[in-house]
This record gives sequence, structure tokens and C-alpha cells, in this order.
Amino acid sequence: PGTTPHIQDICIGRCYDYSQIKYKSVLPQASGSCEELADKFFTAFSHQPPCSLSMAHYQPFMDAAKQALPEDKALFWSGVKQLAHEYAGDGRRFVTLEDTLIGYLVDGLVWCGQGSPPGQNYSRCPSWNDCPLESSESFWAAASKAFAESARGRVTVMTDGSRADRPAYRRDSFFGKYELPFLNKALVTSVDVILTHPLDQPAVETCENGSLVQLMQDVTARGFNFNCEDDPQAILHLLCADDPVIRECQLVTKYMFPG
Ligand code: AVW
Repeated sequence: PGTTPHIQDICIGRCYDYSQIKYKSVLPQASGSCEELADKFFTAFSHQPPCSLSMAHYQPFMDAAKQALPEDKALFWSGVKQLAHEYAGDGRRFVTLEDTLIGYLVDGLVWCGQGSPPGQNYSRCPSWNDCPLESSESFWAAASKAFAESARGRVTVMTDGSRADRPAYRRDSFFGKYELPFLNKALVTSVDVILTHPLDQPAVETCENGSLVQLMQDVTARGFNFNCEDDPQAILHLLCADDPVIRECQLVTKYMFPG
């Protein structure tokens, strides 16, 4: 894919927006200054070949940008990034990785390094499928791990139970590989699953079957409590905002105007 133009300016600008305005009173501040953080981010992959960049390269950035997470607020997602973010409400209800400074600075950007000068490729980057651990994939792996390590109390994961091609829980997803295994056993008490189904699609999996059974086993084997809810009301109401006239969304008016 083509790289993001003005990526340095975007990172610095996002950092000031994050710390001075958007998340100022939502989350604790990071220790590093914006210039310092941007510098650590670009140093991590510059002058490195774009494939096989290890997660360790991003560790100085992660350490400087890391924030303490409020208890019971961490929200992980698999396959439902947009819905999870709508529900999280910019940290108001829940905090996703992309609501933390680490995720916020880089979400949606395309970047990679190269061995030859100037050390960063300003036109194209390999796709995630082209190499084992590409620049931005190792970034998101390291970011996911850091986010999971910071979670405290109850943690929530939102996932999609309607996809025939892809189970709601997969051990090789980012959630399965870099988040669930890195939850702190002393800090986390339970894993609460929100299983969603698009309004017009059948439930291929529910909390009681399919990959959710495996998730329950993996969660309880780590010593956490497991809870799972199919289509909580709050999520139905969010989905209905985009599709208010369909049958599944008519319940509320029945209660308001009985008979
Ligand atoms: P998925 P996963 N921007 O929907 O559990 C771009 O299959 O695998 O669910 N790509 C990203 C981002 C991001 N901000 N974050 C992860 N990815 C990649 C981090 C990921 O590598 C969050 F905290 C995967 O290949 C979620 O709990 C692809 O997006 C969890 O990882 C689709 O993910 C979502 O990863």
C-alpha cells in the first residue's frame, strides 16, 4: 500500500490533540513529550528493512508512551473495530487500544523503513501478507501486548458471531496471540465477552457454542472469570441507529405506545 504523506506532522499533531484536548481528562498522560515520542516511533523502524522487524524495536516508544489504564475499562475487539469504537465512545464507556496514546498516534497510518537512505520509504510498503513480521504488523503486535499488560479489573472483548468464514475467537488473531496471553493474572479478574451479530445475519455462533467454548476454556485456564452475553441491549441500540426501520429495531416504540 501507499504510505501516508506528512506522517511525521500527523503524529506530532495527533499527540498534541490527544494530550491537550481530546483525551486530556479521560486518561492519564504519558511520560514522554510529543517530540520525544515521535522521535522514538520513527527511530524504531528507520534504516531497517521493512520485513522481519522485531517487536523489540518498538519497545522504547511503547515504554515512553505507555499510560495506566482505568480499572474495568479495557475493550478488546476482533472483527468489529468500528462497532467497538462506537461503543467505547472515545474512552467515555470503554478504552480501546486506539484510545490510548500508543494506538491513537498511529491508527490508520501506513509506514515502513528501508535499509538504504533516507531510511524510511516514502512511497510504498509491503502488505501484511508479504512478509512474516512487517513494520506495522510488529508495531500492532507490540502495541496490543502493551495494552493487554496494562489492563486491570474486568476486561471486555467484543467479537462477531455471524461470520461463517471466521470463528468469533481464534487463537491466532491478535486478541488470541498478543492480548489474552498477556493479561496480568494479578490485576485482571474477569474476561467479559460481548458477542455481536449484525441485525440482518443469522447467529453462526452464540455464547454457548462454537469457538466461544474454547475461549471460555482458555480464559478460565488462566484463572479469570468468564462471562459472555449475546447482543446486549446497548449494542442493539447502537446498531439500530444505522437501521432504525427494520423489524429488529421496533421494540422500543411498542413499549412506549402499548396496545
Ligand atoms: P481482527 P484481531 N489498525 O479484526 O483480534 C489497523 O481480525 O486480530 O481482530 N490494524 C490493526 C489495528 C489498528 N489499530 N489493531 C490491530 N490491527 C490489526 C488490537 C490486527 O493485526 C486491538 F486491541 C489484525 O490483523 C484488538 O483487541 C487486523 O487488524 C485486536 O488487536 C484485524 O484484526 C484486534 O485484532
